[in-house]
Formats: sequence, structure tokens, C-alpha cells
Amino acid sequence: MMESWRHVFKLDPDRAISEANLRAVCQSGTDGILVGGSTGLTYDNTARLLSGTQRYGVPCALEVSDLSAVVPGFDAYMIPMVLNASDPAWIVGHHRAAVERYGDFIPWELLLAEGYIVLNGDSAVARVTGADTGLSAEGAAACAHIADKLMSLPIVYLEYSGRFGEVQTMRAVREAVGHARLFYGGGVAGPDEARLAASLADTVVVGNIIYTDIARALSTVEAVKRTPPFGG
Ligand code: 1GP
Repeated sequence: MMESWRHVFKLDPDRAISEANLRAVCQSGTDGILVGGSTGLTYDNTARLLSGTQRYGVPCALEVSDLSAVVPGFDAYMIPMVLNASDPAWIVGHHRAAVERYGDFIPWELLLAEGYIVLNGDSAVARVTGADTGLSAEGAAACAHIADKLMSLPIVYLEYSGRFGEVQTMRAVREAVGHARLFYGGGVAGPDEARLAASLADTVVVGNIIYTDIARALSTVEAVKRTPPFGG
């Protein structure tokens, strides 16, 4: 599924979206919806968002950050491992606790691990995970090599949530990733950022702008789709 994703909208169950905007997002031509957030996720608000998107038939994955908000019925479950977290619980600790608790019930075939590199120190995800956001381009690339080659993770996720990234770091991470699919997210707020992100990343994730300027959010779909992929 995610192997063909070029453009993805990320919807946060803790933020309100009108029915019209949800429809526009789902029918925009995007390749998929990623449901996730760093705070305020509950079973109920996640289930509500899933049933909202299911009406439109767009593929929908849940990015798991809170076990109490894991809802059955998603097409895939993305499992973040924050490689530059200062607290190892966000690398494997919460994961181990979850497997101990739910081992026999986990639909392993639906799970996809994401090697996150979190670089915006002002973001909720950086605060929650205590991420070392001061990494140089070389440091970020080293994380990407580890995810891609030592851990063989299917996804490397370069995360600037809330602001657009440094191009030098984006390029260094791009060059470090060989096998994994490179996701980029953060500050894609219109066609210009969308094109730049799409020229370096395999998959571009668009979040916040959905809630502040729906027209600009929708404009990112075509911009990403018209940009040739890296090395393509
Ligand atoms: C957040 O990577 C996504 O997890 C998208 O970032 O909200 O800044 O678009 P924005």
C-alpha cells in the first residue's frame, strides 16, 4: 500500500474538521490518509475519524502513539520508533510493553515500522519524546543509515512537524536512504514546499495546513504528483 504513496494527508483526531473539508481531503486525489497526533488521541475520536474517511474509500492508516487509541479497521498500522529520542521508551520501550500485553492479538502483517528523525524542537512530538533536535545534517543522515541499513526499517520519516526543514539536512538524509521509503513531513503549506519536498522524499505528508487553509492544503496534491520522484 504505502509503496505507491507519493502524497498523504495526516489528520489529527484531536482537531475538528468539517464534513465538507473531510470530503475534500479524501476526494483530493491524495494516495492515503494517515491518522495520528502527539496529544489528545482517544479511542472515540480516532474511531470517529476512521468512519468519516471510510465513506470515501481512500486508504487509511493509523499512526500508533497511544495504545488506548488503537482502533480496529484501519488498512495499516504505522509504528513510530523515534531514533533520536532521549528517552528509549520512544525507540522500543512502549513497543515492548505493547507486545507483552497484546502479543497474540497483534496483526503483524498490517504493521509498518517508521524510523522517525524528529528535528523541530518546538513541536509536540519533540517535547513528548525528548528528541535531540540539534542534530547536524550528518547526524540526521547517520540516523537514516541506521534505520535503513542496520535496522532495515521499511520507512524513514524525516519529521519537522510545524515548520519546513533545512534543505541541506533533507538532502543528506535522502542520500543516506537506500532501501527504505523516505517520508517527509513538516511545514508543507502550498505548492512550492510540496514540490521541493517531493523532489527529495518518496512520500510527502501534509498536516497542519488542512486546518488553517484548506485550499492551499488541496493544492499540494497536484504539486507533489507532478514532481518526478528522486532518481526517477
Ligand atoms: C506531522 O509530518 C506531519 O506529523 C506533517 O507536518 O503538520 O507541519 O504539515 P505539518
